[in-house]
Amino acid sequence: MKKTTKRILSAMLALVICVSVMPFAFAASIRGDANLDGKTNSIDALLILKYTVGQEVENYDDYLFDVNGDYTVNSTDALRVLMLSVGNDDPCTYMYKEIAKYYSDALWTSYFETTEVDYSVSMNGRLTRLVGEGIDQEGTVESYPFGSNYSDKAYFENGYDADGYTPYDYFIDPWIYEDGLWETQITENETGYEVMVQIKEERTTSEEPFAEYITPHTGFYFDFTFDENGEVWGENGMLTSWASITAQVNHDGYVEKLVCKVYFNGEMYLASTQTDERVFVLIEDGEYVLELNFKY
Ligand SMILES: [Ca+2]
Ligand SMILES: [Ca+2]
Repeated sequence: MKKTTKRILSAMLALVICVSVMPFAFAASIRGDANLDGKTNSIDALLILKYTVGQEVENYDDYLFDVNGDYTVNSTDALRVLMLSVGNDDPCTYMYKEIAKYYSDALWTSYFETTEVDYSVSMNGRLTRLVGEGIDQEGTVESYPFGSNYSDKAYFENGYDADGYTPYDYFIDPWIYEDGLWETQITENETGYEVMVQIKEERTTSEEPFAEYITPHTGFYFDFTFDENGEVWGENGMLTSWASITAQVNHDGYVEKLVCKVYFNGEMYLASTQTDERVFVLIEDGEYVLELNFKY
C-alpha cells in the first residue's frame, strides 16, 4: 500500500462550492491593548479593571478587553495583561498568523506524542443529475441526498503505527499554507484553548485539479474521476470549497480533539467510457467532516 492511500479521504465525487459569506471578520488589534496604543501594559490592565467595577472607559471593545476570550470581562483579564507586560507568553493574545502557528505546532507535537487516535469521516450533501439522453437532449432530473461515514481507531508509538505510518499519513497536514489563511481565532476554556483556523475558498477544475489551500491541508480529497473502476470519469467539472478547522488544545499544548469541516459545491459533466452516455451532475450543500480524538 502506498503511503498516500493511507489517507482517509474518500470524495469520489465532483463538486463545486459556492460560499459567499464568511462568518468572521479579521481583527487587527491586539487583545488586551485596551487603549489601542499598540502596547499591552499596566495602563491597559487598569482600564480593564475600571471597566469591571463599572467605571466609564473610552472605546470599550469586547475583543480588546476580554483578553482570554471567555465572553466576560473581569479581573482575570486585567491580570492577563499584567502578566503579558512582564513578558509572559499568552496564546490568548496571539494574532492571526501566530494563532495558525500555535495550531500547527500543537498538532505537529501531538502527532508525535499520541498513542491512539479515534477518528471519523463523514460526507454528505445533495446531488442532482440529468440522466437519460444526456446533456444535449432532454433527460430526466434526479435529485437525492448522498452521505457516507466511517470511523475507526489508529494506534501509534513514538509517532508511528505498526506498519510505519505516521498520524500525518492518516490525517490532515499540521501546517497551514499562509496564503490560504482566511481567519483565525483563539479562546480559552476549562481544559485549554480552542483554536479555530479558517481556510480561504478556492476553486479547482478538471483542468486544474490540484487545490492549493484546502485539499492538501485538510485531507479533503477531490477526484474528478467519478468511478473508481474507471468506467465513468469527469469530463469537465468545477469544485469550490473552503474549510474550517477547530482544535481543542490542552494546557500542556497537545491537541485533544480536532474537527475539520470542508464545505463544497460542484458541478460537472460525466462521460462513460463504456456507453458514451454523458450526464450533468450538480452537487450542493456538500460537507465533509473529519473528527479526531487524541489519546496520550
Ligand atoms: Ca495599550
Ligand atoms: Ca475574560
